[in-house]
Amino acid sequence: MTTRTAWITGASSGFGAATVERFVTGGWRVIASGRRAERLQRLVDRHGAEHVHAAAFDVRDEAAMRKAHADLPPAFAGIDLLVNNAGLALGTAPAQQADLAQWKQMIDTNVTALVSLTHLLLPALIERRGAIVNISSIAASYTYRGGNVYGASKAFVTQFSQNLRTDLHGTGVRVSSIEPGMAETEFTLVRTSGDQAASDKLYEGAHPITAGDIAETIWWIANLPAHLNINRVEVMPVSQSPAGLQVHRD
Ligand code: NDP
Ligand code: 8X3
Repeated sequence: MTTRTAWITGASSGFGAATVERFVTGGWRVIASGRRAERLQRLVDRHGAEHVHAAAFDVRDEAAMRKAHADLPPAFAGIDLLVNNAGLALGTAPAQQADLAQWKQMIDTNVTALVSLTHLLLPALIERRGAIVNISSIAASYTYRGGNVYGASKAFVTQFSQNLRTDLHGTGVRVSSIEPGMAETEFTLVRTSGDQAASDKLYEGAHPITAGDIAETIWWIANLPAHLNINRVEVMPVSQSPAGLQVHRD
């Protein structure tokens, strides 16, 4: 089989870094993108420039995104799989105390950048009957205090994925939304502006999802027979389950 190519965003950490490892060891070429160039370079150093191409840019910078696309080495230019994984939550405060700049950064990263890269790569993905895997979250479906804009941005990702499927009907392009629950990555460190103790406390004893678990899920979806489309996957650790509604009494 000819070597296939995946573009994985958010490849410098967490789910994205684990997914790079899974796909490269599985024989794919990978375009690894993220802002932290030195971490991406480590992936290139480990696997070789013929297997990993590092594209360091901020996904919110559309010109940089277009340049990264235009600058792809010829061997990486035909893309079979887009993994829209780059994203973040910022803050845990209720809406009435939240920071508007953080809300905008989440929308710019989780929503606007995701649709921009998808739009840019759609012609190539249609040409190769490729696939798109969007990383949403259980926060798309279950509310929790402080989830406000983060959850809403992920609800967009889930619904955009399903609407893409409808529009891509007949093209052979597959679209999937993965909706993970609690997973131990740098996610909580980022959300709490670097509070390692808060991050450790959240995951302690909970046996959370690992980055490798999600990488395996993406690998499974991408390598199914071409006539199968996984629409949505919701995955939680056994230790996590939904809880009820709240009631306020005067
Ligand atoms: P990490 O913080 O470990 O990884 C996030 C990745 O996104 C990093 O590689 C980061 O790279 C990249 N990223 C963030 N902002 C930008 C930006 N502006 N430009 C380019 N890249 C960016 O967290 P996870 O691996 O957990 O998160 C991956 C995805 O999974 C996110 O979309 C997150 O919302 C989602 N998710 C996470 C869950 C969890 O509990 N961990 C559960 C459900 C969904 P860099 O900083 O180098 O730019
Ligand atoms: C991350 C999952 O539950 O921390 O998307 O919001 S949660």
